[in-house]
Amino acid sequence: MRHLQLTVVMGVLAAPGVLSQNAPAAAASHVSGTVAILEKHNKTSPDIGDAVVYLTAASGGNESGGRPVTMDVTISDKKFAPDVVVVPVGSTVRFPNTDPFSHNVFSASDPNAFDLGLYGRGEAKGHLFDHAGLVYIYCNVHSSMVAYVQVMGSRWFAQPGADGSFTIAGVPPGHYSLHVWHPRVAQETVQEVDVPAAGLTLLQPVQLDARGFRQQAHKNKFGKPYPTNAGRELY
Ligand SMILES: [Cu+2]
Repeated sequence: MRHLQLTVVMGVLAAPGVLSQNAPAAAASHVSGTVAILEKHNKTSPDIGDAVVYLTAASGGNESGGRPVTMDVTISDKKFAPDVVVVPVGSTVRFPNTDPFSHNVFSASDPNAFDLGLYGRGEAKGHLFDHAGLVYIYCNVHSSMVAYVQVMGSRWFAQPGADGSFTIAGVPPGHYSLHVWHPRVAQETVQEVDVPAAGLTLLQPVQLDARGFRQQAHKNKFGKPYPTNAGRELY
């Protein structure tokens, strides 16, 4: 008991960056805001929730990744669901196939490239992502299948709700780069932010521009174009 009391006292007095991982909540604040996407013809964005918002410590130093997780991206009707996931470095993403035919999930995104080979209904192969970065996930059979795994070296990340609002909790006060990425925007936006002890609420939406978006063709796992019957396969 004596030891526990000591820890609490130190948590109150210690400088934020010095706090151990045992008590991050004691000195952590939050970053909140809204993501908005400019669309052609001012249409409403159907998929703001696919955005990924994350912080990197501008000073380097005390940044560390979150606890690895295992999560599923289900393949159904030749689609990945969800088609965007964000996970800490060291996490495993499994790709269960619920279609009555085979898929071949792969990625050519170095250094997270992998190839799960062909597998059929009821099987769930996965991959452990041990490098930070954006990973494009494809199927070698069906060129239209696309998913994105955002592998985070930082533990401060979130995805917005359908209305674009987000909150990243557990952020020690300090100076950060705030990154906002979305699959339909070529370049993520980055802005510098100072997070005070009371937390930071961004007054202006972080605005992304998807007006120029066009789905890019990609190569199959052999680095070749898909056969011209892609999309018209029997399955
Ligand atoms: Cu497929």
